[in-house]
Amino acid sequence: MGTTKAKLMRGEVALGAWNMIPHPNVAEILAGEDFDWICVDMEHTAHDFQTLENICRAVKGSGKDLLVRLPSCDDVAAKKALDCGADGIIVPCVNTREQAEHAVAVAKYPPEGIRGASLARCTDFGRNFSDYFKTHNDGVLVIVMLEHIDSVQNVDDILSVPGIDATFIGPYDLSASMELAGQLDHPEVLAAQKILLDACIRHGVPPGFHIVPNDPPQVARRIDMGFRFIALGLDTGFIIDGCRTMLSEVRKKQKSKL
Ligand code: 3PY
Ligand code: MG
Repeated sequence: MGTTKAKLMRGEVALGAWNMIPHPNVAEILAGEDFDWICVDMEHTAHDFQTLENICRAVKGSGKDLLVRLPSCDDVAAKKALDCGADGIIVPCVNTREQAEHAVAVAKYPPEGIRGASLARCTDFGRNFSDYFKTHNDGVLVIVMLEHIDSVQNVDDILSVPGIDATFIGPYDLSASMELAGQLDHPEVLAAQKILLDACIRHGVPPGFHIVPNDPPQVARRIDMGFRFIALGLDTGFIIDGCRTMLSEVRKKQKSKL
């Protein structure tokens, strides 16, 4: 079992990095920092499975859990991501009990699920097939995204599905589904998030949140509220903020010399 699952089971915070740039070097750089998990986002990027397999190689040995946000709740995408070597899946837009059941099923081998068995990279090309098969269902991480107003209405049904290791609120989609796109601090959006958070605590499922901007005070606040599975920013955002921090200092000094 990886660090992330163990931390979540103990009620601890698991911090992750978000990889949007489809190159193994970026994931390798992130894996060299003090994150518990790295997520390769295959929903909103140009990541393909060839790149994903190379990313799995790049972070191997780092001790970080490699998660994949699937393009959708799809058995084929889940199978390919796990076969490449991912440690778990983040499933977008889970709005009903049936979708939550499907999200768990696509991640697990029979009899608990429907994942197909093969001698893919995850099994060391067959050399580790029986051990991998035996331990996979307990070890794999299944994270469902609550990011639509329908999931707020159905949250008790969703969270009563066994096998969900954590939830993950997507604040942008949640706000968009409420016709308040991008208004992340709108009182109605915050109220919807609170319903989701309270339900997770009630059901004993670790609540998660994607804190998209580089905002350490917000991270501290969210942890105090009870969130445990937390993504910190985006790799693209780290580049933008790094550029701006560097340039604003340098430009200020340049201007002061004029
Ligand atoms: C959202 O905010 O909708 C997300 O999916 C963040 O990952
Ligand atoms: Mg989303």
